Amino acid sequence: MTIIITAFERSPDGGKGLARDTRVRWALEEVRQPYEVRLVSFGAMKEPAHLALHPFGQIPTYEDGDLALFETGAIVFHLAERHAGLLPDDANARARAIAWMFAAVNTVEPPILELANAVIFERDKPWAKERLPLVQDRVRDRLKQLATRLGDADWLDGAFSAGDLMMVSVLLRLRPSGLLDEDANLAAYVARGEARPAYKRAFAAQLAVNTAKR
Ligand SMILES: N[C@@H](CCC(=O)N[C@@H](CS)C(=O)NCC(=O)O)C(=O)O
Repeated sequence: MTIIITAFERSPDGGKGLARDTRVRWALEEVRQPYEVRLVSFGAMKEPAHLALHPFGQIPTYEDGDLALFETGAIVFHLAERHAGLLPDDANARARAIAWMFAAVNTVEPPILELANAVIFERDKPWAKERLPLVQDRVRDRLKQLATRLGDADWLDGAFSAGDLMMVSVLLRLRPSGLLDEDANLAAYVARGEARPAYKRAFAAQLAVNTAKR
């Protein structure tokens, strides 16, 4: 069966790799699974056909035969369990890698999304200027904690895992803010993720969609 994922017909970031299909593409590339992409417009995402796949009307989704999934954490976890390369064999190391996946989406991503909302959707509000430093500091606090744990290690817990894939994907959204560059180890960690051949293939594939003449 061919794996099919969905992605934006036209990503709001114009192909910077920030739309969440990139992390699913990356995982698929890491485990060397071929896939196809069905592009969806913002309108189609809210139509019944897409809502049957994704109850919140978002991308990405994942279909493989009679299995349909939404939520990038669940999709990446599914791929990591089914194929070698993204989770360690040792049971405890595997559990820790999974914990890092949850930490990425549950603990690190929320303040980063809050910052994106503040910058994109709230910038015209009269209180925007006053609030922004508070939101930035919440992100800084998380980054500091993460950087302390990472130290100068290459990856969060031994070899590269699905935990790193999710964490780097989440951190990449901070690039435009400049906050990532405030910690050299964290910036190097993200750069190591971007340097992986599988990430590069995933990035190029989503960029091709967004730069194609249509
Ligand atoms: N927690 C979800 C978030 C999915 C999500 O926010 N997708 C964005 C694209 S990156 C989206 O579809 N936004 C359009 C919308 O919410 O209408 C996941 O990780 O899959």
